[in-house]
Amino acid sequence: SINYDQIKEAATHHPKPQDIKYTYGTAGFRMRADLLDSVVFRVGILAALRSKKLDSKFLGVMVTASHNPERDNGIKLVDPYGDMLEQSWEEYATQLANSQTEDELVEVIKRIVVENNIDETKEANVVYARDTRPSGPALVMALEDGLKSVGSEVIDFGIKTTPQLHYMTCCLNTKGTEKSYGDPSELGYYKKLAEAFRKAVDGKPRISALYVDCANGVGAPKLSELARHVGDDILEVIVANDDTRTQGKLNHLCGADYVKTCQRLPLGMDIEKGKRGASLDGDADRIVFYFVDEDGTFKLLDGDKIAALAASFVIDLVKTAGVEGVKVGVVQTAYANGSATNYLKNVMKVPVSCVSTGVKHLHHEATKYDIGVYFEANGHGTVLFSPEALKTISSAKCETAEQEDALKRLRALTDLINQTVGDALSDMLLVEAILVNKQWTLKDWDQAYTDLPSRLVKVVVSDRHIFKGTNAERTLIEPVGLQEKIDALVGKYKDGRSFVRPSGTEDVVRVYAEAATREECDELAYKVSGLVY
Ligand code: NG1
Ligand code: ZN
Repeated sequence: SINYDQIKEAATHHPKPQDIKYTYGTAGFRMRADLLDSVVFRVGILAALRSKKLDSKFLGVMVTASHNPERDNGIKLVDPYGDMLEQSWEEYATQLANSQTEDELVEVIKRIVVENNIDETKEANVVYARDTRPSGPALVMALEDGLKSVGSEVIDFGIKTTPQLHYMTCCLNTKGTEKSYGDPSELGYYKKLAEAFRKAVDGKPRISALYVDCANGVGAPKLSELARHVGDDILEVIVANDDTRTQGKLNHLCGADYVKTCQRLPLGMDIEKGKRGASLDGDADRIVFYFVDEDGTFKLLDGDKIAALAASFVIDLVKTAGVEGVKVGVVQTAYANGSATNYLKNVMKVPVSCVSTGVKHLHHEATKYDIGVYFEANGHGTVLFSPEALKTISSAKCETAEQEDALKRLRALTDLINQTVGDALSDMLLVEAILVNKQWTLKDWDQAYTDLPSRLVKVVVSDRHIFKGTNAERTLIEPVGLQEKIDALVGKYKDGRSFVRPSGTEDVVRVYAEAATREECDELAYKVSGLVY
């Protein structure tokens, strides 16, 4: 049973700083690492409570701040099958983090126990991991203090990518069942991906080397390990920006977020014309691809391009394999480029849904399709196969060699693609497998459609919480009257589109704009920012 005196005593070692309001947002808690000790301690308590609530299933905890600067850190919870924490519990996380005194903290814990009918005598099981940030070890100690104050059993999974922690959590909870997701170990993860990749590209010649900017983060050692398991006879990966030791280098002028936002090559990756590049972010759950064209222009293949590539490949395989009942759909957010949406809807004629920012929204919507492809433009996403689709694909019979070949590759994809969360390493292999199958260059892939020029601007405001949106965040309902002004501006630009929303991970408001030309796009972004400021 829970020993509340023990929790109180432990909590005195992790006092909450005065005058800070914490919020569990789209990416859990994320901020300057030196403000997180008390938060991490309390998240440990919450993880243990949720495990008790869910019959002692393993809860996952990841300590990372992804693409944020090195001085930041963050923490988020992973539900037993690898999904993001259930939404109703986000509020508990926020309440725990904000209780000022030990007494208040215990009160909140007791309330959570009562409201959820938690059996205090149940065991708690938690598995946690962290990225390579220098603040990680101290935060993990605070996390352990929180977990142990509630008597939780813990597995320290060490330094891992965020998707590896999701994989591990799901494997631990499905072990020995018919839904077993794989061997619960880092080695199990590599072996599963490597074997699936080999099957997916079987019989096709290798393509040119891929240079991967690992943002000087956890993706570097993990990608090297994965590539070793795949073997360079079938995939040649050149790891760049792999310095995880020198302070200040993580995400600095490199990584997927930098490349997507600045639309330029990262530092430390002077790839020549025609060479193939990709960038991961700081916890290796995002990936974008790029190359430099003959005329020297930088060409980015972002999450939207990955979604289109993956959807078209999967649709072709489904058709050729003759499992036609299986329907494919794509999920995007408002940040998807207008050209991408148009291409999917009107050229490929695939159903497309648009949801609010945040992986939990995309993931949830994608489960409504037999095969749901979801990607944020920033390169975070995956392809989900419904249980029925998996059954159809695994039991399908084929008559021709062509059908059999397609079925074999489709089955390989179901193992290759991380079903728990967007995973840069798994997505990299997915893209490579498709390019190998098609024998395509990045330029071939890029031909499908041309992105409209777009601009993403951060605006610092005194209170971002006054901005309230609807319609998958594309329309503001508050402050009243602002949306009309935005619409009036947008109407003046050819192919103009713009929207404003408060960030869930930073204390800023984001303004997005696109238009037919770079100049018009920048002007629109600038003018809308002026309205917000
Ligand atoms: P916010 O800060 O809420 O815009 C950002 C990304 C999201 C998502 C989360 C989680 C953009 C515009 N926003 O959210 O897509 O990745 O971080 O990391 O890229
Ligand atoms: Zn990330």
